[in-house]
Order: sequence, then C-alpha cells, then structure tokens
Amino acid sequence: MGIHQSMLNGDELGVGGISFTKQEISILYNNFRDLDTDGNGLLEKKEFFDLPELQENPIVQRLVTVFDKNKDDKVSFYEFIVGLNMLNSGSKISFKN
Ligand SMILES: [Ca+2]
Ligand SMILES: [Ca+2]
Repeated sequence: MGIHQSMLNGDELGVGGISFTKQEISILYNNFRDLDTDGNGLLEKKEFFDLPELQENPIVQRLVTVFDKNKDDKVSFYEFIVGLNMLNSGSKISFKN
C-alpha cells in the first residue's frame, strides 16, 4: 500500500480547501487503489488507460496532466484528491462506485 492512515486525515488534506468528507475520501482511496494496478501508490498514465471506460474518455490524458502537480508523470493520492477537489466545483467526475 505505502499510504499511511494519516494521509487520509482531513487536516492534512485541508490545505487548498479540500471539500471531501472522510467517507468520500475513503471511497476515492478505494478508487485510487483500484486504478493503481501495480500497487506502487502512484497512478501512471498507463494505469488510467487500463480502464476501458477511461480509454474512451478523451479528457483523461488531460486530467493526468492537470492532476500531476510535480510533473513526474505519476499521480499520487494527494494529487488525485486535490485534482478531483478542483474538478468537483465544476463538472462531476466519477469513477466506478
Ligand atoms: Ca501504479
Ligand atoms: Ca506527480
């Protein structure tokens, strides 16, 4: 896993005005782990495209770029949450529930 429980702590995620509840974050964490097929705690671009529903989505490539704040071509859980939070105010992005 490689992700400490403290990363799910609302206080740490509070920077930048994260508006997810703890329950939502735990659902997103499950989504994140589903996407992270090699289990290294980071989402590579290829892992996003492993999902058939995302392959058909032309904005995914762009999403990864937007999510990837430190430009290492991988999306950490923190980047994932911050990115989704940013999108949350506009169009609702939902992975499988
Ligand atoms: Ca991975
Ligand atoms: Ca990154």
